[in-house]
Amino acid sequence: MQLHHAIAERGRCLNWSRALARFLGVAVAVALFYAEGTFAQTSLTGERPDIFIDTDAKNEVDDQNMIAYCLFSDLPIVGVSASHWKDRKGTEEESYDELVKVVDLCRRSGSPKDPPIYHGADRALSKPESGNTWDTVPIETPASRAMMKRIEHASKDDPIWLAATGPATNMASAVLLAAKKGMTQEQLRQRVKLFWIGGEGTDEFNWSGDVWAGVILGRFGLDHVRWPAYETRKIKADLSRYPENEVGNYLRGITPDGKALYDIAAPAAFINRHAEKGWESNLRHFVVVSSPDYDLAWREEGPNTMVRNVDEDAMANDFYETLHRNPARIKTTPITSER
Ligand SMILES: [Ca+2]
Repeated sequence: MQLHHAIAERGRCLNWSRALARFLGVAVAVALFYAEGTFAQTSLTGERPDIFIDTDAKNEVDDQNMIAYCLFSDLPIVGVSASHWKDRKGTEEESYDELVKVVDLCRRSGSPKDPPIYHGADRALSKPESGNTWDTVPIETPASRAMMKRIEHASKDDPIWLAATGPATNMASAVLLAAKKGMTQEQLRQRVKLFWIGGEGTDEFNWSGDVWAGVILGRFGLDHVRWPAYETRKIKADLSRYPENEVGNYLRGITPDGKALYDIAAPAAFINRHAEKGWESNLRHFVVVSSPDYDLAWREEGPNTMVRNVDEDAMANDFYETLHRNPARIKTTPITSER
C-alpha cells in the first residue's frame, strides 16, 4: 500500500508572530514545559557520528532509497530498525521484512556494511495521565533496547545519533528506557542526539503516526534536529540515474520517476554536517510548547533545530553518486563551526 505524506497546512503557513501569540496564550502549558527543565544550547556539529537508523521501510519508497543511501555512504551505521506507521495501517513486520530485503540487496550489490537489524514497536506510545514526558511508558522492543544500550555506552566525546524516518516511537522509547535505568537528563544530553524527518504539526504523516512521541522529542531537552517533509519533498527521484546492480534495479522498479525522496534527507543531513557540504540553510532553533490536548506552538529558541531550506539538487546528486560507489568522505576530526 502506498501512503503519502500529508503535510500540515498549519505547519506550512505558521508564522512566528502567531506562534508567539499562541505561546503567550498557553501559560499552563508553558509551566508544564518548563517544569521539566530548561536547556543549554549545545553544538550540533562535531565528531564522526555513530548513527542508528529507524525506518517505516514499507510505507513509501523513499525509505528503501534512504536505506541504500546509508548502506553505500561513508556514514557509520551502527544499527537499523523497523517501525509501524500511521495509525497502524502499516505493520512493523512489513517494515522489518522490507528492511532485511533492502539491506540484503545492498550487500549483494557491493555494500560493505552489514548493520544489525532490529524489530521495533508495532504501535504508538500512550500519553500518560499526568501528561508528564518522563511518566511515559516506553515500548520495549529489540530496537529500543539496542538503542538504549548504545546510549549507555556513548559518551560526550562519542555520542550516538538516533535517526527516524517514520514515527518517533522507537527512539523516544529508547530515551525513556535509558532514563528509567537512572540516567540523568544531563547524561542523556551528552550521550544521545535525535534526528527526525518530522513535521511542524501533528497532522504531518510521521508525526501523526505517534503524536505523543513527536511531542516528547521536543521536551527531552536533547539536541534534536527536525527536517520537515515540506522541505525534504523537494528531493526528487531520477530513474535514469540508478546503478545497474541488484539494489539499483530494485529501486528503479519501485520508485516512480520524479517521486519525492523525503527520507534520503536523513543520511544527507549527516553527510552535510560531517563533510561540510552546506546543503541546509535557514535553521531555526525552537522549543515545543504543548498543552495537554496536543495543541502545539513553536517558539524560536532552544536546543532543537528545524531546517527550513535545503539544497535539493545537491542532495539528490550525492545520493546517486553514493549509489554509484562514490560517496562523500566523512570527516573524522571535529568540525568546530557553529551553525
Ligand atoms: Ca518513512
